[in-house]
Amino acid sequence: MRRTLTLIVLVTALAAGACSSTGDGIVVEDPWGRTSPMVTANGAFYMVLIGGEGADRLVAADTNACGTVELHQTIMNDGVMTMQPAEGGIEIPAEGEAVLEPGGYHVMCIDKTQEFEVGDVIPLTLTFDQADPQTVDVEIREG
Ligand SMILES: [Cu+2]
Repeated sequence: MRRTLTLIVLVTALAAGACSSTGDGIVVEDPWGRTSPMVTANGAFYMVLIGGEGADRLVAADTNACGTVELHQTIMNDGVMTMQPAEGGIEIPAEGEAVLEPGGYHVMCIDKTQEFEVGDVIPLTLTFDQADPQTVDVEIREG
């Protein structure tokens, strides 16, 4: 147990050092969501996450526009499309891409607190396992 703790501290220190020296973190491309009226309780956000020098994971997301935010994946279950929480978050490969898109991984917005109309911009804070948190502007588009 002690060895594990030491390792975590070391890895965290290395990651922090790498970030501050190179400014190399996760790049978030094209965050967007679909329009939906207030009567629709839930929505989803999509984006492409581009990894830095080391592998990382998106572990949480949050915004005031939703009562609860979860990370989900869409799966086929006996020919029926269903969603389930993405266990352990969403992997972002080193210098690779994690794609969040309709029919795949997505940020699930549960109990929306506002309508999502074309042109709305929703600030969404992303929390990563390693990289510093980032707040991105999610653009609402015609679904
Ligand atoms: Cu979902």
